[in-house]
Amino acid sequence: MKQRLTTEEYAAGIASGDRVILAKAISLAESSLPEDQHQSAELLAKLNPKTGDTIRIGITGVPGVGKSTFIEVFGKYITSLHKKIAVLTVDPSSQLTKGSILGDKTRMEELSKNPLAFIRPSASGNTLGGTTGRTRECILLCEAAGYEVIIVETVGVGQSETGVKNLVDFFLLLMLAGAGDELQGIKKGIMEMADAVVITKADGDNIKRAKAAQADFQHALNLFTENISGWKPKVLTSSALTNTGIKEVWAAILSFKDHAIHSGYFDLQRKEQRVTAFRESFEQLLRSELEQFPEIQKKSSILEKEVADWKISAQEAAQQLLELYRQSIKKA
Ligand SMILES: Nc1nc2c(ncn2[C@@H]2O[C@H](COP(=O)(O)OP(=O)(O)OP(=O)(O)O)[C@@H](O)[C@H]2O)c(=O)[nH]1
Ligand SMILES: [Mg+2]
Repeated sequence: MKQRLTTEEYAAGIASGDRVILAKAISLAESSLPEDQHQSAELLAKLNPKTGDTIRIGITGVPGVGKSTFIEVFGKYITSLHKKIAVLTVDPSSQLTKGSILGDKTRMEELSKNPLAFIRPSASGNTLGGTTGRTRECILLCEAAGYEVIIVETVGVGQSETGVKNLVDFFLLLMLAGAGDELQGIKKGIMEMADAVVITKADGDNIKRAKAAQADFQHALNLFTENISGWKPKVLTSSALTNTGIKEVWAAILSFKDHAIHSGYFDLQRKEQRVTAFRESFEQLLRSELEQFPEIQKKSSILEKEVADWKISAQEAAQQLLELYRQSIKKA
């Protein structure tokens, strides 16, 4: 059996920016084994004071909009400013398709070789709990390793955006120009969450359409009531192919951060996110606690069937299961 690193070894490795140890710590956080979860919590407690002075950016958009290509070019720009960038991908499909959407073609070959960049496709489908699995823990680990710009990429098909919005400071929506249907299957709710919209592939014949789409989206966004941060979402255009509009996206993010820090919104949002993290972690712990009792798992399946067949009400079944749990801990 391979030797386990101690929590101190993990912490020291991460503090020194060791990518191999960072990757191992992320695997530890993603593991559902109780002893791994325990050590991961211990490690995060140790690293806690080192995390936070960063910008967390969520990037979403329909498959093919150009997320990975954009992130590659954006990431190269960030590293040219001598800043460290980490890219985490959340793949809501991984449970069904074993991660085929993001897993095998990250399109970030060059960026992944850059010593200032760290890229990690996340196996969110394997973990218990919410749609974002352990992404929050991964963000904190990357920040502790000195990454100041954190990107969380998700496929814009609606399942994981709300989860990701809860993890980031800035939410960026990538859109295509002139694909007919104005919202392209992107739900209005996702538009409302965006702090900026970027029209991608604004190059060649597409430039004119991209500019027109920019005006349309800006108009559409202006119709929404102002977001509680007081920030007016920006609409920009970019091309990863010709490397245009990339600096402007970074400038918009910095301008948002400045605005949000001054208004107090930046802190407020992170405070709320920490409380959400606490609640979710506790629920995850409760769930794995229940899994320690096989009799509860067994009874739960029996009750599910009875509830389905309407032999017993849902509320009564829940009460019975709670009663069995109380008896089980008394015996244990
Ligand atoms: N002309 C042009 N093509 C682009 C640009 N960016 C991406 N593409 C092309 O668009 C296609 C999709 O790009 P990806 O970056 O893989 O898109 P994605 O959003 O990550 O897609 P999924 O990972 O499948 O969700 C690829 O064939 C790219 O070469 C751009 O700025 N201009
Ligand atoms: Mg991609």
